[in-house]
Amino acid sequence: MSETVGDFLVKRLGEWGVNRIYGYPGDGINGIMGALERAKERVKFIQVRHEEMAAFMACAHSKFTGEVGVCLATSGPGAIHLLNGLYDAKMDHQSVVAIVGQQARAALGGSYQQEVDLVSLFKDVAQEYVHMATVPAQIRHLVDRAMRIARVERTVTCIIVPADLQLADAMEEPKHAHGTVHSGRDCACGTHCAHPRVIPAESDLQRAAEVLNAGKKVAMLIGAGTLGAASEVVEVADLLGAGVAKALLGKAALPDDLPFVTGAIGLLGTKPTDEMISDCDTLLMVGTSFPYSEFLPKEGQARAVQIDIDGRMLAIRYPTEVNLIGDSAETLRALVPYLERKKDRAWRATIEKNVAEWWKVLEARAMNEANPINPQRVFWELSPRLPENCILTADSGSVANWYARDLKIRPGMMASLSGNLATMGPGVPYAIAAKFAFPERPVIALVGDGAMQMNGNNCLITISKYWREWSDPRLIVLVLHNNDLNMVTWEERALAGDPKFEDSQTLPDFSYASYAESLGLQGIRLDSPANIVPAWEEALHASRPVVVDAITDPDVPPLPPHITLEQAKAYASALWKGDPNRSGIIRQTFRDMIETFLPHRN
Ligand SMILES: Cc1ncc(C[n+]2csc(CCOP(=O)(O)OP(=O)(O)O)c2C)c(N)n1
Ligand SMILES: [Mg+2]
Repeated sequence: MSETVGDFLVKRLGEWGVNRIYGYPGDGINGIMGALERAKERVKFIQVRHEEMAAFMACAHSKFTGEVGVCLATSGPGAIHLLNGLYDAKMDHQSVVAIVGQQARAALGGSYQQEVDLVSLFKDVAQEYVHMATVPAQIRHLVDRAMRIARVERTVTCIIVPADLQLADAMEEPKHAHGTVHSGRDCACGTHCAHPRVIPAESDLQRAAEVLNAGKKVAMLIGAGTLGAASEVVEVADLLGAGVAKALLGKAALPDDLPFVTGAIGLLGTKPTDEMISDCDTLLMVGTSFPYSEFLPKEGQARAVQIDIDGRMLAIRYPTEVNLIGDSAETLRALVPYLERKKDRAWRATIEKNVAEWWKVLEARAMNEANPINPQRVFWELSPRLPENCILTADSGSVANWYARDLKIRPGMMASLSGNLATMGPGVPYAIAAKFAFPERPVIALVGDGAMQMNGNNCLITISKYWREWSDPRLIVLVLHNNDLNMVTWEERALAGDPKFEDSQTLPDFSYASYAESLGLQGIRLDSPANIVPAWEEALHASRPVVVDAITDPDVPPLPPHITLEQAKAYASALWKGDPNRSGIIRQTFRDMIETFLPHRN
């Protein structure tokens, strides 16, 4: 059989270094599936349960490896299902190529079955590059350009291939004639090609240094752009006598046990971050687009410098005085010679004192009794037991609070969640992609019961299909089983002043542990605080994937670092209107608030 367009498409992806494609079949991509079968020694097809999960997995592949992630779906419904995962990738600046089928060329424009205008559908999410192939000679440059643009722009691109074209004879090299395109690929080494050094001009570095040297109380805020720049961040923070706060996607950028790391920022942030930001006179933001202005200094309070590899992201959150386009690590390194070491270390000492105090508050909050289990304690006990080099994923929901605050990240670990889209559903798909990329590393997914019912439960089926292929079988899914869409229940209380709307917020009960067992995985039902440590020990030493089904108390409040007056009023009015969980909440909030003000004993 001669080589088809489908064969060549798969071969070319393989030559770019793609060795895994997440997807789901359908008759719009039969010609690509056949090719994948023939090429399965080189490019492995991973079957998901829903195309959205394939897109989440491709996104996570990019997040954890720095390479381009690839997902594949059929025309019409399959393509549509990809969208949410692709937006997750686009908004968190990840490199993903989506390949989708289309009806046969002869049918297009005929309101044919499953005929969707896919170029228009993907025009927003894949705005940097979305094209439909119509003849075999296009395939080479469509693949080359989709891969290259996804990689260098750190974005989502899309190739649409009509079903009949996939079966046509391939044309690897277009004729040398007017109207043909002759593209090339990079070597298959993943991330290492095409990485220019991007450093600001000396004069701009000097202007930045002038602002930073003039400051007496410097704060740093870092994000995902500083992953891989830990030593540079530490050196600059040291010279500037600064504390460092981390936006959520930058959680793994710096270890949490450094005394000047104030932790997360924002609604799920920490008190020492809040104190540092509201008192600082100078702000240095590196590789972050943290969105919430109410958690940044007031305009005029601080002079500010920002560093970002993407010039579009500069000065969009705060009117920064000096804006530097550059790679975080390189730029910080280039800045160091211009920085004067702050002699007065009082500001830094105050930050360190606040940080030390805050860890005691968190511990005390975690140890508060709850009914039956305080979710903070589940995270608090996991933290010191996190295995070396583990990879953490989290879903959207109250879990994100405890992930942000209670887990102490150490060097060598990786961690991510849906940062900018903040969608529910990626926790378990991300974890699966992490296992495929790093089968020898333990992976822990932290997920709410709503997210399990939305996506996670079905992903357990995928885990049961593939886990024997992983050299270290440890994939642990922690479910915070609170029978509630808890994060939103709290938002409705605190932001809108509404009581819990039971019809919308209460979840049907489900046994995640027994379900895991029914799939051949291990299930641990955790319903008493005394069993938290043994449950973690068991899960972390298991010889197959484990679901820890933790029955946690929905009345434990994910308190923002400082409750504002408006939030307190809204919250009081929610309780006044008759929240069904009223008494439990008052008790829990009171306990946690008290912990913030009490002096703590070791
Ligand atoms: C796809 C999607 N739908 C809805 C939301 C809004 N939302 C954010 S968190 C959340 C509740 C999550 O509930 P659960 O997974 O049970 O976690 P919990 O907060 O209870 O810990 C909802 C509905 C969202 N972010 N994404
Ligand atoms: Mg829940």
